[in-house]
Amino acid sequence: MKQSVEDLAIFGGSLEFGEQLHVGRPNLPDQRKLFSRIERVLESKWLTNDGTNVQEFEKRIADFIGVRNCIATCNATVALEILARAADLQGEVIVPSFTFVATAHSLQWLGIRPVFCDIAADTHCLDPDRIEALITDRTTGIIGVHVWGRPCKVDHLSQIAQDHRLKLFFDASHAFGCSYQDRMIGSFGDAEVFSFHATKFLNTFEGGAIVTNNDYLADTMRQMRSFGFIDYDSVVSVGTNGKMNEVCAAMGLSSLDEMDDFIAVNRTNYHIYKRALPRTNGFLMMHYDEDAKNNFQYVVVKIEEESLGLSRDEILSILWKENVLARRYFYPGCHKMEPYRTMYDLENRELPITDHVAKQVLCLPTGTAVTSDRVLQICDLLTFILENATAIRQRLTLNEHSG
Ligand code: T4K
Repeated sequence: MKQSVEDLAIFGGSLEFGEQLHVGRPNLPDQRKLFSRIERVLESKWLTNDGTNVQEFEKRIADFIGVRNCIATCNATVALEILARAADLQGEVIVPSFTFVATAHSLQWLGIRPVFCDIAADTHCLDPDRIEALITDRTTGIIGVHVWGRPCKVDHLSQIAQDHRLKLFFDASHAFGCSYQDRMIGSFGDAEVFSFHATKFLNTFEGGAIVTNNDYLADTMRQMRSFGFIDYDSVVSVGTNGKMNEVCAAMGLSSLDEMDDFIAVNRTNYHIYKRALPRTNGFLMMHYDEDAKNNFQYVVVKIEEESLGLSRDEILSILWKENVLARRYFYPGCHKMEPYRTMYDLENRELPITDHVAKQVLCLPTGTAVTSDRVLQICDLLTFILENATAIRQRLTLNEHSG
């Protein structure tokens, strides 16, 4: 534990942690069970193209979410592209700027303009009150993102979509295992998309899935996932190769078996953070609604430089030097990022809440690779940093001037 500011690694002190603590270290299932599944894949010599593991994975996801259709894919970005094409999205689609850039890319890749909307300060998700001003005669849809696994204001968004005859989809990449008003996320809008990337709460190495109760849309997406084929010789649409392979599905099945354990670890870590993080003006932890189901995959704090005397980025640099590899997702917001900033002349586009939140948010390490003791140590380190904020700022300024 640090005794003085000079003990911080950024000023030459020794590292607080011998090993790197990541945001997004994969949650891994029992290796023996996974390997035996993979062995069976190899013995069957059926490696991809709608194999039995993919089919079982899709069925288990659809049952778990409570929807009729699940289409597993190679990742969520391609899933979003397939969904946008199958649903015939065109022209402009309203999306939050505060999201992983893949949400926007999936549209732009198809020549659809992502129109960036601001977020609500309380949810970090699309602000329904700001959507209608962005609707034009070119608008065909809205894609909400359940950021951090915390749900969008689904009812309000559904009402707007209905009033303006727009399609409504959700990028639920963060939200597998989360619920909203007693229904699992995945069952809202016209369809929702999950990511099963290595860094997600449940992973298939790389992977994604589209879930929907729209059977027609599901059939179209199944074809598109496999080049547009409907049988051995007939192609009926412009398709792509968005298939999930059998090894990825085996990883998904093994991970589903242990999903409750992953959630339990994340929940424990979340509660330790909640209890032990500093309670200081200007340092705020985002909370989950514990009456709902959550995967607790993201531990998110908001850092206000004006109150603390240290900026989010200064705290981030200090943590990284100590081997706490916290992340500032989603900085700076898609509208301030290339290619969109230049392509749509967004340099002066003000999205005040997005701009504000993107400068304040920090994600802290959690997941099955981070023990309770480590979480406590991270909390102690943050407490030390905030208690010594003035001295640290002075020392940082001194370093800047001398070096
Ligand atoms: N929509 C939203 C809202 C999303 O958040 C995402 C993905 C998507 C759509 C698209 O989903 P996919 O097409 O990927 O299925 C990561 C992920 O690459 C990305 O999937 C994710 N969102 C995004 C929020 O985070 P980075 O830039 O943080 O990845 P990286 O490589 O820096 O990894 C993060 C940390 O995890 C590192 O500290 C190391 C650790 N890590 C990572 C990998 C890949 C491991 O320990 N093991 C690993 O295998 O983007």
